[in-house]
Amino acid sequence: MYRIIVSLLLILCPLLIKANDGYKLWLQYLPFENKAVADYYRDYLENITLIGESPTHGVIRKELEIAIDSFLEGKTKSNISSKNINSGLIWIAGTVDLPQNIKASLAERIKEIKEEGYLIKYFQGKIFVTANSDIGLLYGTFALLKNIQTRKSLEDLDILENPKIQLRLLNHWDNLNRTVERGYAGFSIWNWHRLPGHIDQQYIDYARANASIGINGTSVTNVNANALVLTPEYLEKAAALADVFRPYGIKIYLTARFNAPMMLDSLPTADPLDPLVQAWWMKKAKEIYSYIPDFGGFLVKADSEGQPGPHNYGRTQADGANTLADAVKPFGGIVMWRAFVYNEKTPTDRIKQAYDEFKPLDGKFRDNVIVQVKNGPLDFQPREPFHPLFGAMPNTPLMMEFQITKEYLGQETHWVNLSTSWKEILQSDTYAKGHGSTVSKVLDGSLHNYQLTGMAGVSNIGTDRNWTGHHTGQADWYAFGKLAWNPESNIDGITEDWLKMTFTLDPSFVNAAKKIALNSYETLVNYMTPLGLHHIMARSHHWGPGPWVTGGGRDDWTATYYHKASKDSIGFDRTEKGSNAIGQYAQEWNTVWGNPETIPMEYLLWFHRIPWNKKLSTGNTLWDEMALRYQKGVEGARWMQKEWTKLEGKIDQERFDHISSFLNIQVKEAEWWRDACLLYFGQFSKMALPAGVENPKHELQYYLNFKRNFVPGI
Ligand code: BDP
Repeated sequence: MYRIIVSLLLILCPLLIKANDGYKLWLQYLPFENKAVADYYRDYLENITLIGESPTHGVIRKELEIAIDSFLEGKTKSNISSKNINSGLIWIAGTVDLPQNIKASLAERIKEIKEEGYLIKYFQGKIFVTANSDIGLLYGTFALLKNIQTRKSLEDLDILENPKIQLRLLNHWDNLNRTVERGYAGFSIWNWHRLPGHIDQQYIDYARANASIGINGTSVTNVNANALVLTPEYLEKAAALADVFRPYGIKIYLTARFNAPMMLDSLPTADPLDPLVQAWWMKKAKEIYSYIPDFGGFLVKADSEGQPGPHNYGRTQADGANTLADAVKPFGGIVMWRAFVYNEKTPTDRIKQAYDEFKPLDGKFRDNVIVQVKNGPLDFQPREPFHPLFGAMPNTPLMMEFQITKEYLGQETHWVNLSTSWKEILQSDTYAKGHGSTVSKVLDGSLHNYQLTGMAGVSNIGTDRNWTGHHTGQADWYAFGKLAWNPESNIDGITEDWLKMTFTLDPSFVNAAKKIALNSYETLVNYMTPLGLHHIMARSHHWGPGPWVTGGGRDDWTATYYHKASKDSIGFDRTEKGSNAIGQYAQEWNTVWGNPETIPMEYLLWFHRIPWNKKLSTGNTLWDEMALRYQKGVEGARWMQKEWTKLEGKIDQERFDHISSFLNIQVKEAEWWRDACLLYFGQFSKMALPAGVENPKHELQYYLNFKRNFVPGI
């Protein structure tokens, strides 16, 4: 009998955990798991004092209500009082509203709070959340809620946080027709047709989620820009979004098409030095600010991949950026000018072109321009060394552009924890001012004393119910916000917090899932592009392997341009003897990376051309090492799948199954990558697969012929 009851309970247990479609992201506010926990927090949550009045205070009040209702399962209503009475055990008030005695005791700490920062301090039986601005107070509230979500002891709280980076933005590559370039989670969440009349709840939840991780800006349109967004028809709609975002501390930015003066008003030129063009941008800026008084500014992709730009008029990137910057300057706006500038007609190695073009312009940009640089010199590959511009432009603020959407990393069906790769870049040493000059210090402005600092993430959000396609894509959005707030943040802690807030506090789940997450990045690199291989994906949609991609209009969009496999060797020689891209880095890196014996294996074929039969430090030939890494990647994906299977019943079945089915896809695609790449490269090496590497499932021809229609995101 006992056994029957136990088995019944085991079967029912997962069913008792409510289905969850993931819409609430990390703001699940999971109910307290037992009476003791509930009693502990209830004391604090029953009476809260929230002092002050503003739209942001309204947001704070609402968020507290949502959270408390969910924590306590609607059983206890919280009394959130706005009167300065000594009732609440949680006190949320700007520094000016704090009672005198508290203010005096916290005076020293309060001085350290900067504009968007906050202090959470347990003091004499109460918790004080305080800030100098409404938005700081909102951030403090979310931070307090996070501590409750992760069940921290409140008596220990003494947290003073200021963001290390000023501009923390999402970049949506969303088109006005709602398709999303490189978007794999459905259509654009911006329903331009229904705006401004209809404000979808999702816009509000979007703002909540972003504010909860400190994101304070969003560029809502594709960098391959449509000039129409700058017309009154769309400005009215953008203004409606800006109104939604404002109480959450989020500014709206728009992408500006460089030849908009020609497209919208038939000017004969878009030459940035032409007075008529300059006057056009001035007038346009004034018009935009009449709709959106706190408009953040422009994000611009120019002279790249068919986008118009200053090159068309023989002008520099600085000339282009400055014209737009002058137009928004009187209103406090900025210009984020992308450094992703390259051209197939320029004969140099593609990865050198941005540096060659921008470095000489250091110091030539207006003070409200920030140059936005991708993490690596090519294009969001699974692994790239850091972009050599970081550290090379002391007189021009540079901001980071990471890609949260996984264009080159399996797209939405692969679980790969992106913060692992971001951390690798952020901690890279540029040696610009000697050892310790990390990318992260370039970004936070401390290395070169930048007056503007920023980090942008290309959004992975769409209309999918769970926002990001893969449930774990939410972790990348979350981690991006956290790293933009503080690029030194610990990613182990970020991942753990996200798992706890999103799924369950059960440590057996959290620890196992964290292990999967933190191993996922290296696994993916192994089954896609081990040893520094890059740009070997299928043409155009970039889904799946395509090391054979060659020919066509643009050599720099092929795979053969990058791997250069021949019967003797493989890899791109970027040393002094080759393209000398290595020369764009500090001497310290030249020494280490310039030598195939000392370069870390991850970058080997990025910088060197290596014979197939060369013995590496591992004792394997290059060919064997490559094959073994591909195999290791596949085994890693299988391991992820196996470990995940063990977690059934620990979270809701809905999300468990969703992730399981994506892991099945991931394993199959990892095998596809391995088999296709090894068969293709094997034609050159003519070497047998080493022991331990499985034979490919099909002949090479099968992979060459493998085509799918309507892959999303193009
Ligand atoms: C590449 C994408 C392309 C983008 C481009 C960019 O393939 O769709 O337009 O980057 O960043 O990764 O501008």
